[in-house]
Amino acid sequence: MSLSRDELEAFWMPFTANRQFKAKPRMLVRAQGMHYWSDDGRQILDATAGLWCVNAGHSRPEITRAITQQLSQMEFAPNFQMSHPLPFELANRLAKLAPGDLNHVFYCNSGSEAVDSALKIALAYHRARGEASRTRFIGREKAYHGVGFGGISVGGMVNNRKWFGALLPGVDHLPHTLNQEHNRFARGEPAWGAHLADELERLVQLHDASNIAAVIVEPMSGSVGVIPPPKGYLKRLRELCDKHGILLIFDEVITGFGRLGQPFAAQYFDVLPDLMTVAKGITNAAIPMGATFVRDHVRAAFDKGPEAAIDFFHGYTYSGHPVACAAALATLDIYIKEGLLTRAGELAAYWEQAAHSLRDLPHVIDIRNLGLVAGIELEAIPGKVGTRGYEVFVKCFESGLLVRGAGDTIALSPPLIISKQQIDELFGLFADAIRAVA
Ligand code: PXG
Repeated sequence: MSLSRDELEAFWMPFTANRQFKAKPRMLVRAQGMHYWSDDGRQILDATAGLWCVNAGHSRPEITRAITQQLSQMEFAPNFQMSHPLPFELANRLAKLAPGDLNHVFYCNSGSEAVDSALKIALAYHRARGEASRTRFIGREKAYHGVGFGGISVGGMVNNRKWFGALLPGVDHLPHTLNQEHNRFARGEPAWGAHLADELERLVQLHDASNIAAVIVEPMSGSVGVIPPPKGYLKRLRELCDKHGILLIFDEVITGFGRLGQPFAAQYFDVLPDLMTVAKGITNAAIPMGATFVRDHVRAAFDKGPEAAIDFFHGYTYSGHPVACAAALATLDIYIKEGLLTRAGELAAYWEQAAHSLRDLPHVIDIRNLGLVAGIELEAIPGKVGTRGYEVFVKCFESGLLVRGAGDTIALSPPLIISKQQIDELFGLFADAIRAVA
């Protein structure tokens, strides 16, 4: 099946250079395990887990069966003043997996919605406790929290913000933690930079704690090109939030479900946030789903009104969709049975070694890694930021490897089922592509 240029017009593709793509499309038509197949019949090793989401590998029959069964039994049921058993069963399973008392789950359909939900929960929580002046959010430079107005407001990627007007009012940002002067080619969490969390203290001095609702961060930044947090940074942020009564939100849309070698990054870093957002890996990406985890003390603040009053004026038609719940339950079964939520930890040292072996290749100016994630930063061509990264991405695709470009940084985050042999193959293909483009 080959589409004409005209037939490619109607689909306005997201986050894509549409004219460039449509002049020379790259089409995937089949997927299995660690691989995609392109429309010209080539097998492509997936070094991206789709978009950081297919953690258990592609087209898992157990998930397909669960989805098919649920579709034929009951395709939809409302969850507003009604429900069905699956979201309860799933929430109990998720709460057991999550750290500490993150025992309550609010469902949605995507990471962007999970972030919006978390921000709204934070505002409503403070208001319910009589601290309605706590309305400010603190995000961080270079952060990605999806594309809702809440997410782009607390996010810190200029292209995702500059087109869209004034955004949410009352948002401030911590400095990002990428520092190549101190941390270039650091392995895992860099040693330098924990003190950057103290910038929160400065923002508290500026705005006063009584006006700040929450701080939101990705425990490890992914989309911007992989930035592991400096050692001790997240603990420091937690301490400062506690000191000032500010809620701490971890956006675990990428790190959730095993990416760093623990079920969640909160466990990996041993830092408990008050709210935690997930999506992507929750259903192995077979069906859209997102969720916001909430700790006991936050949830309890919503139970103060009359029993007949709706406790939180928020929700989506598809919150707790039966087919998504069925997919998530089958996905959790696979994660547990195959030990995938800790497998990245077993592979991390091998992965790190393989990633840093690229250090002397042409134009490689930094390599960052954590768990089963690596970011390889290439020197930008003067005046043409992003071009070299794009060329390496295309070269990889042509030679049978799917990677994800973020400007001139290439992010690698394969399905957690990858073998050591496939890690070697991945970095072999990747090194060839870097040499070919040099
Ligand atoms: N938070 C984080 C930390 C994310 O990484 C979202 C929220 C939004 O999720 P949804 O489901 O609304 O897309 C994300 C999404 C990339 C890439 O290339 C990353 C994401 C999405 C698409 C591409 O790194 N992350």
